[in-house]
Amino acid sequence: MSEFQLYCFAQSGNAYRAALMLNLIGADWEPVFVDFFKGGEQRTPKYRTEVNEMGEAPVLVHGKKKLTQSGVILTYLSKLTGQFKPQGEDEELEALRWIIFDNQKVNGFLGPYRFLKNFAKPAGDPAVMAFLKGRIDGNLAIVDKRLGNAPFMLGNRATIADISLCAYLYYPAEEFGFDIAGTHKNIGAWLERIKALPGWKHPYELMPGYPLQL
Ligand SMILES: N[C@@H](CCC(=O)N[C@@H](CS)C(=O)NCC(=O)O)C(=O)O
Repeated sequence: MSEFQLYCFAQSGNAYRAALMLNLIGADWEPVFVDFFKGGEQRTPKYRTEVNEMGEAPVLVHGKKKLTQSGVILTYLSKLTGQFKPQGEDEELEALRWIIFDNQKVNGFLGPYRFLKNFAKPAGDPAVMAFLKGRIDGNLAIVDKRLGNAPFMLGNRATIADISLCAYLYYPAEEFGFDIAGTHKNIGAWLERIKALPGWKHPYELMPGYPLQL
C-alpha cells in the first residue's frame, strides 16, 4: 500500500489542491475514487461515519491520521516535508490569509459556477450565474494584481498558497465559458510557472473519474 491515500475525483478542484501537492513533493500516494456524481457517495451515512463527517472530498489518509479540508492537508504536507512551506510566522499567516480567501472567494465561487454550468441538472439559474460571475471577476482581479508584484503569491518561491489558489484554473476554459488565463495576464504567466514545477500534472491526469460517465 502507498504511504498516502487521497479520497478524490478528477472534476474536484478542491481535491486537486491535495493531489497536486502530493505529486509536487514526490510523495508515494494513491487515489481512492469518490463516486461524487453518480453515487453521491460523499452524502452517504457510511462516508460521513467512516471517511469524513463533513461529507466532502478531499480526505488524506496518512497511517493513522485522517485529514480533511485542503488547506489543512496542504499545511500538514508542507510541515511534514518542508516543501512549499511558508517560512516563519509572518509568511505562515500570509499563506493562511490567501488560502482562506481562495476557499471562500476565488475557488469558493469558481467551483459552484463550474458545477452549475456543467454538471447540475437543471443547470444554474441565469441570475445566480450572473451573481457568481460578478464575484469571480472581482476576486480574480485581486489575485491578478497581487501576481503583478512577484512571480508567486508570497514572493519568489511557490508555497501552499499558490497550490491552493491554482486549484480550478487548469480546468478547460470551455467548462467556465471564459478564459481566465487569457484575460488575466499575471495569472496566465503564474499558471505556466506552476506548470513548469517538476511533478505537475493536469487534474484530469492526476485523479480518477475522467471522462465523466453519468
Ligand atoms: N473547503 C473544502 C471544500 C471541499 C468541497 O467542497 N469538496 C466538494 C467536492 S469539489 C464536496 O465534497 N462537496 C460535497 C457535496 O457537494 O456533497 C476544501 O478545500 O477541502
